[in-house]
Amino acid sequence: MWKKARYKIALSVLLLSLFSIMGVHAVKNRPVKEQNDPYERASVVVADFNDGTLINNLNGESGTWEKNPDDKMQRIAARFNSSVRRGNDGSSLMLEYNVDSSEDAINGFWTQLGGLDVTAYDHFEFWVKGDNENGYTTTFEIEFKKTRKNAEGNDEVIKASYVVKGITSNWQKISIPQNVMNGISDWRDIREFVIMFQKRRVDNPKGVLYFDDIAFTKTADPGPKATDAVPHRRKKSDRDLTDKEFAELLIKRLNGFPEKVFVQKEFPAGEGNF
Ligand SMILES: [Ca+2]
Repeated sequence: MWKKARYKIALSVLLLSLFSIMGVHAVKNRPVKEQNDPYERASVVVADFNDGTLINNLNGESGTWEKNPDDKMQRIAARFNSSVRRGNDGSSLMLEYNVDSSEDAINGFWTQLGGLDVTAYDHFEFWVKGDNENGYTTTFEIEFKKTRKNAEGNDEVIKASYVVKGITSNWQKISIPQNVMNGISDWRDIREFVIMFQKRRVDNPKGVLYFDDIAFTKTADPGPKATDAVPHRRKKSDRDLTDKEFAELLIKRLNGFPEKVFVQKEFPAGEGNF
């Protein structure tokens, strides 16, 4: 009996040591292959906000931003909410925005992705809901940023932007195929994810939105590849497709996808000041 107990203790010590060693080296953003999934969905979590800090799951910093901080009529605050969240524990990100200004106010939230390579994934996903008590916009814009060398060999920032629509007061998962995001075709070295509240785009100038479980995921259906669209572009050889036409074409090819996410119809240049 003692022998057995000693064995158990020894095993426990061994396991504890092993776990602590693993713990030291564990990276929060380690890609996780979900179990019992016939399609073997793999994902990399960008931010689950569960530890209630502005350091995301990729060890990147996060924060709010304002296009014009001197404009005191607009503001944004980020908090963590442990009662409104996805899952049984942790928290969500709670953004309290206000762009109810006489100026063309824009503010939002950014989180650093640290040059993440997401070519192994095909969708960008997150959960979002509006707050009934404080009100909320049903639409806002998101953006990805990366840098690349221009012809002169200097770094230039390139962006992919999207307008998300149809937000309700219930949690819903927004799932955007990377292939339909115009602006970025090479999904390596992604630097930043940004949420934007623009006075001229939101349908409620102030309110509260909750975000949770931001991730890149590999799904069973990656959607059409950008290269698939080349013949369609050539069909209209008299003139190039506009970004909007191109996006509509891609969405048509997805048989109605996406229902909840709409590709933006314009690409503002130079917005934001990060
Ligand atoms: Ca969470």
